[in-house]
Amino acid sequence: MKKTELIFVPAPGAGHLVSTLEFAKRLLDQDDQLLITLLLIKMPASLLFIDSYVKSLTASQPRIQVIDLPEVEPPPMEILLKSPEYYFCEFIESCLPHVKDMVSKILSSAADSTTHHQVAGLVIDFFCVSMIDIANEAGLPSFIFLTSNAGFLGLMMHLPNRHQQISSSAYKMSDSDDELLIPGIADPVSPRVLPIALFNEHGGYTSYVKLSQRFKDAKGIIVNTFAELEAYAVEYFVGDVDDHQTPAVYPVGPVLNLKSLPHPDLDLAQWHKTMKWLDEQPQSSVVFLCFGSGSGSFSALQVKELALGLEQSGDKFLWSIRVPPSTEFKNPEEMLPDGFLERVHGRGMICGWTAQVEVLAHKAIGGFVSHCGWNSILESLWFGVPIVTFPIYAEQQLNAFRMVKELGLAVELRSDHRIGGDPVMADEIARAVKSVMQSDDGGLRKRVQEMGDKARKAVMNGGSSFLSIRQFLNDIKGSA
Ligand code: UPG
Repeated sequence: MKKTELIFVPAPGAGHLVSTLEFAKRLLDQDDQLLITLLLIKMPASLLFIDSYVKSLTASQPRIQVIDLPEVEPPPMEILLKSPEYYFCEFIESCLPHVKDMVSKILSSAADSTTHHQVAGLVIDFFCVSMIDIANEAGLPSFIFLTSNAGFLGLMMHLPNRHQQISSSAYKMSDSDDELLIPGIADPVSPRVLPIALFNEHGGYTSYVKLSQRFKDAKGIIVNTFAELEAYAVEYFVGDVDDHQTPAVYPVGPVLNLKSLPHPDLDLAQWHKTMKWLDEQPQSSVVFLCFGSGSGSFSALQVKELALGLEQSGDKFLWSIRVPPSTEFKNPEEMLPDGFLERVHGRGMICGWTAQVEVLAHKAIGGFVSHCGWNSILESLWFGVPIVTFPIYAEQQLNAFRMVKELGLAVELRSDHRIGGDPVMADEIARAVKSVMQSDDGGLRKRVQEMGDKARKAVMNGGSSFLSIRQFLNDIKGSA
């Protein structure tokens, strides 16, 4: 039988790369005639992680071929200071010539190959949608792999219309009374929970709009979600409530890596100590705090309030603290209030980068204070651990809002907290932690555990996401 090849271009960064590569593995599991070529964009900030992660993955996957794209000069720092999203989009743009070059080499080698396999398309991260032009020129279909959820897809479908019809300028916080109706999101959305980039007039808003304008040009959008979790949004997009305005949508998740990642920042000695301590704790007695794969983003004041909140709650905790770059602090301990570690001795631990999935899988973990990155949400649901929402950047506010309001699967600490915004105070933190650890009002834990069971069923043979992957495979073969 003729082999089919897909070219993957993930975005460089743990929150994007891991689920994209895990999806590639799922495709290979479901189709033994498929080959995958990975074009790897290297970004200085995540170089070590990407190298070690990709090596560990491909060692066991002979059907994944990895091609390192030549490194490019990062955009000037002043762009990063204006808007991280703008910076990231500019960086991806500068990689386009290399991607184009490599795609044409892959196509000619596929044509010459004695196996004579066919290239069936490009699977690109949503930050890489400008590569749709490269695919078009090569006569290939493009598929977006959306590392976030179907509600976020709704926002990306909403933006071009709003930009064209209502206003071509960035959102304003003062618009907060005008709630937005976003396709695929059940409740009206306050602008307060939109991604911060949408309020940024120095490149952030424009970059987001440019990305969103390309979504309709993809042949399909693969979303790391499952029909049972985002029932409303999936019905909207897959059930064609939107009347085919959106390309084919494939909910294929949760696509998770359930083994710990080989991360260069993981301190093994500390990790063994942490696991030993967790092993000694009663079931569901420890609240875990972890805020994504980025470097630390909390101010010293916020770290202090978090510490005091944990102290007030009286609960056991494991807290992953990462020191923000370019601060005067050399280690997390320096950011904590005086005497804090002595006062919480025996009931609290702090650590740096940790193997989050393994922590969430531990029976001692009973709650998770999270920044609401989508991978973290899916991981906590998978292990039945209820979340306390503490969003920081990207689309995390929207995720937090929907987890509380639409899905009823989280306790709200804040849905509108942002990096650089007012700090969340200790008593609010203590209250939210106690609510998830001590009271479980309204059967939240049970609902979260039931959703975890549904997640496992969705990816099993015959489950909704398994079938969606099969559909995707049939569709690419149909168009190859
Ligand atoms: N992780 C660890 N150990 C740590 C910290 C993180 O293993 O100490 C892992 C975690 O298990 C997860 C990933 O790193 O798999 C983090 O992913 P996510 O929770 O999605 O957060 P970000 O890294 O912040 O991800 C970015 C965006 C987020 C978005 C996501 C997917 O910030 O808002 O939802 O990408 O698009």
